[in-house]
Amino acid sequence: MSKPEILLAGPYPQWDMVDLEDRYVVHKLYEATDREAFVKEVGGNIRAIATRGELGASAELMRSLPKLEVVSVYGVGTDAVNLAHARDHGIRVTNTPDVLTDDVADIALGLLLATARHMPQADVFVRSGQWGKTVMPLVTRVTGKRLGVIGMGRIGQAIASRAAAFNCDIRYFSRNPQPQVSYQHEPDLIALASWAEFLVVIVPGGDATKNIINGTVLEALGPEGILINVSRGSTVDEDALITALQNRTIKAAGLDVFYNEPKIDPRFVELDNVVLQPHHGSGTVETRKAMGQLVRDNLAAHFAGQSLPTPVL
Ligand code: 8YV
Repeated sequence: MSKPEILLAGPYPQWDMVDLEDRYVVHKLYEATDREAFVKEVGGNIRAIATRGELGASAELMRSLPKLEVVSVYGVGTDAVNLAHARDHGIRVTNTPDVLTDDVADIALGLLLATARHMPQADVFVRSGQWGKTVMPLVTRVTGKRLGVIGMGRIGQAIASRAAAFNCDIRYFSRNPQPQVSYQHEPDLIALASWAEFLVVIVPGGDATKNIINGTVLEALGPEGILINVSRGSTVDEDALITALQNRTIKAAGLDVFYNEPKIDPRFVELDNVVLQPHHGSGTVETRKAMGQLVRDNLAAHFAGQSLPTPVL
């Protein structure tokens, strides 16, 4: 029997490629210089897209693949997949929940510590030989502070339990209170930002959360406040954030995600009160192996006519 043909939207690690290329004819969209022509040429027989969280699958791409049956996302976020189009056309969608929860929560706390404690600046201080010649400025404590979590899904809960170990006082904003958590629900985002010393954003991306962190929220967070974003760049109004950082109307930000990744707004790199990460929250060997396995398990189950391990649609 001939191998099913799949479209790979972005590169996967070598350990996934070995298995994918063994089972499928893999067409690498990201290697094409003219993507439209490439899709026209190979699209007719493609039955699956293997994509990544930030790349997703647009309606236009799905429309150009008449035999498309399934989109498998290497990531938990499906905001870049046009789910309405997939639903209307009976295209299944899968993602990789749970396996990345701890790593993303770890990076949220890591970014908070790095930002508050000036760890990148301290590293430069030592490497550049300033230690002993000048004095490292004093920084901001994390333990025991008021921490607002925006979004209390699986990753939000993992962030909160880590912050609880730092004796932080935790409240959260989400559309609906989560009955299984004991932290105080705050239905008013501005009230949460006014109360908090640190705000951590971990809501799903997409239209419903676009720019929820706007100038008013940042003003409420105030000049001693630190913002951490490990969700999607789209959740933060970047113009407002950059202005707030430039004018020090908030203290600092730790960012793993940006509006226009990987070509981020160049003003970010000019700022000394941000810590920047290349969307690497889930970027450990252990988690990426588990994510790749789940993508491959979903595809294998689909082509074997079995139920999907982690379906979104
Ligand atoms: C990944 C992500 O970095 O889970 C998500 O939604 O954005 C991240 O875990 C990404 O999918 C890998 O490309």
